[in-house]
Amino acid sequence: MNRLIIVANRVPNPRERGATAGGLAVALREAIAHRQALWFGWSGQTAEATAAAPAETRQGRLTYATLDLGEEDYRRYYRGFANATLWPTLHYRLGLAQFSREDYIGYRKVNAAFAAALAPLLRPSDLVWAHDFHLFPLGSELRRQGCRQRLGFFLHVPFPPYGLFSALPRSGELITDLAAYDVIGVQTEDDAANLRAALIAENQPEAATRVAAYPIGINAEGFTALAERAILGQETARFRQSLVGRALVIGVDRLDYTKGLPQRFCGYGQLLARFRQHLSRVTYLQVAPVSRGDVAEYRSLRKELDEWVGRINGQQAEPDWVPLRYMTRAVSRPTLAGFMRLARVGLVTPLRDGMNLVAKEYVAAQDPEDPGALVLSRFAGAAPQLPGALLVNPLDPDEIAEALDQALTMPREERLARWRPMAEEGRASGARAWCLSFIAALEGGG
Ligand code: GDG
Repeated sequence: MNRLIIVANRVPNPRERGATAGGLAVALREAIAHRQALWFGWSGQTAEATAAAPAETRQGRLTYATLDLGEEDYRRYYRGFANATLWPTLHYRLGLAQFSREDYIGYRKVNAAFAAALAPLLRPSDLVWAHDFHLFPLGSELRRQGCRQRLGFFLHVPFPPYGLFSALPRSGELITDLAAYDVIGVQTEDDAANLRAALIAENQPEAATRVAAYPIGINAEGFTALAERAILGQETARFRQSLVGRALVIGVDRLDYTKGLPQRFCGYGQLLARFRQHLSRVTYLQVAPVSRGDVAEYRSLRKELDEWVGRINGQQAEPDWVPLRYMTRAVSRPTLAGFMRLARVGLVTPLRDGMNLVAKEYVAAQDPEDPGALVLSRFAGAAPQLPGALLVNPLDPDEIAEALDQALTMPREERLARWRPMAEEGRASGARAWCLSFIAALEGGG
């Protein structure tokens, strides 16, 4: 079996296991459990200059190799081009994208540094799998280093129509870079069609034939088991008590402008204003751990959300009822699973999302005898796979309010009929299947 090389901007902490590790780390670890693997990327630490050779840690068959990034490289590559240019552009938010030639050069420089540090570690039969928008040029930089291995790339976020992407300066170079990869994976058929069109427009018709959709999944059985255990635990019991019989609506998102939180809060406010029967009968918990807090757009989003929470609670609260509970701290994964199982409604309304794993986690967490209802953005990559959800346009707070009312009043039979096929689909197309299908394609077998 060929060794698998995973390259990602961030490498998980080897000491972080199971419950605390992110979904992707867990999924990949399971899929590679039976093979030799090397996980390569940024350590998450900065130093005076980007390291030339990685620090390595072995854990059984898995080796972690990480590089510290120089301060300037971190600012240009990570905070600049990846987070302030590519992230908004790929999420169709050109108006938020900043472009600086220096950031772009820094981005390419870090990709070249990754390739130079990785190339000497590679064996001829290795399979290399690069993850996400931080690494568009990595494949071509590895080729420049003389690497002949099979190279795969998976984009976790959406790929927009070419007309939009091509507004980004140097976009032609980024698309051409992708042609260096043997397998080019995206989340949905729409993303695949957009990326193929972009490759064709940039004179890479052959590379366009190597693009395919590999929708990512979660470890559904694992998450169900986590939720089953957590619902019996003290933390969920305390939370349940605090609800005093009120229906729970839950939202869980990194605090990011792609997740549609202001429109969602407004939609919940509309529910309370227009459907008065829910007053004092529903509680909405939004968990939104702060991410990228050093970027201006994220700070202003936080301020806007603080105002929404104040407005809704100020207008609607009763002495014994807070309609919207809002946390910007992360909670543990088991706690999250227990809270999701407790919730009558999962509210997931990103303006754009590559996939959205929270929607899949909500489905997996439900009690099969009495599942809740899912309100989901039509612009989440997960939407085509979750036909039992109430699909909404996340830009329309009234539509969100109407879907919330429908979800909160939905009879159990309808909830069951909508939930069952989604739960089955979630188990069938899990994280492991996703990894294995991509690896099979990388091996040349699919
Ligand atoms: C990118 C793409 C694509 C959230 N808050 C807490 C917490 N989470 C966990 C969730 C879920 C994960 O983080 C978020 O995953 P998403 O898929 O929803 O979104 P992104 O972070 O934007 O991920 C996305 C994904 O990559 C995979 O390809 O689906 O479209 O943008 O697992 O549960 N976990 C804990 N505490 C929290 O407070 N423990």
